[in-house]
Amino acid sequence: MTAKDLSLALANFSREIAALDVMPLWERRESAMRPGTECAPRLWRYSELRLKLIEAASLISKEQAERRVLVLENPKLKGTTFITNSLYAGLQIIQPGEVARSHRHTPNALRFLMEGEGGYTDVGGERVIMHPGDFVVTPNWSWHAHGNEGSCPVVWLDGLDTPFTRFFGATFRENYAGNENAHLREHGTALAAFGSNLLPVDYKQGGAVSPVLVYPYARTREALAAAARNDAPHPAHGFKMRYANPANGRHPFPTMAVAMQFLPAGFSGVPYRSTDGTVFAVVEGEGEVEIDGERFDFSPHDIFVVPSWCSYRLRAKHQTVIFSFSDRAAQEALGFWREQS
Ligand code: 1HN
Repeated sequence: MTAKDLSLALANFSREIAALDVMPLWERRESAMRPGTECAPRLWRYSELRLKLIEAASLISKEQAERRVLVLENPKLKGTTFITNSLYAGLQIIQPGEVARSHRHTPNALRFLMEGEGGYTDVGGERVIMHPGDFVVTPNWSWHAHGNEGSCPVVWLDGLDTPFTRFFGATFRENYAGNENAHLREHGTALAAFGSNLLPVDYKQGGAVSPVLVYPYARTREALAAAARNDAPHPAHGFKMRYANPANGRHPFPTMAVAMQFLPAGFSGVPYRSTDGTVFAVVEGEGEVEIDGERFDFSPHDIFVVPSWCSYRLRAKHQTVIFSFSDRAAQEALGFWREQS
């Protein structure tokens, strides 16, 4: 066969096998065997979203919405609700006196409290009162309802691993049918037990999710401040600590790693990348993040996403604290996680 005949035969072959629902591996996209994803870096300004959340609260009732949430959807993942291929993020508002009824689902959820006092979430029969900067755990398949007993709007960031259950075809959800406030344990029970370097003597490692339910900001802030007074900053991260499951030292969720970092005033980080796509929420301070060469200024409560394997660097104008979550827990468990500095 001449080269021309061969190429015609090959084209013919490709057409024929397409009808059999098979494709030749040698024609796959080159990008398929490289790190990174199609996701775009993006920063969402809290000042803009906050106004839209307040507006949403006047346009759609709690009953209609069940959860009044504006989803931070990656511009490259339109129609999915996802912020990266493996994570979901949304901002939820709850107005004074409102209750968001109880339900449960197979995805895990975290809440990160942005603003407001008086908000609570009832998780698996225990009330957790949320203060700004607190990180709250909703283990998968636990009943959860939210409320606001304060006098101002309460807003938090929801982080979920819904893309995982979607991927595996394992998304289940149901509404709670019974009395919402039955069997409520005293507020603070989980933190008192699991947040004091103690475990119940017969504690059996149950689920893979942290039993502590809440990581109060005051404690996290103090841990970071103490590190900053005594240790040297990491060249890329400043002072960064990950939240630990107190029962096993691992991540709070089998899928999601969660962290808080402190950048001293004037901090200028070196470029860094890793395979975990990460969602950041600014808590205090001001600065700039450069993601794959694109610069974004940030202020308190702004949220930005650094997709997998995008190089980024952080700069802080003033003392800055940033919360973050990523899919690193799942990647580590599966042996996929990589980083480069
Ligand atoms: C959910 O249950 C909540 O309970 C918030 O507040 C956001 C996004 C996707 C699926 C379930 C909540 C959610 C969610």
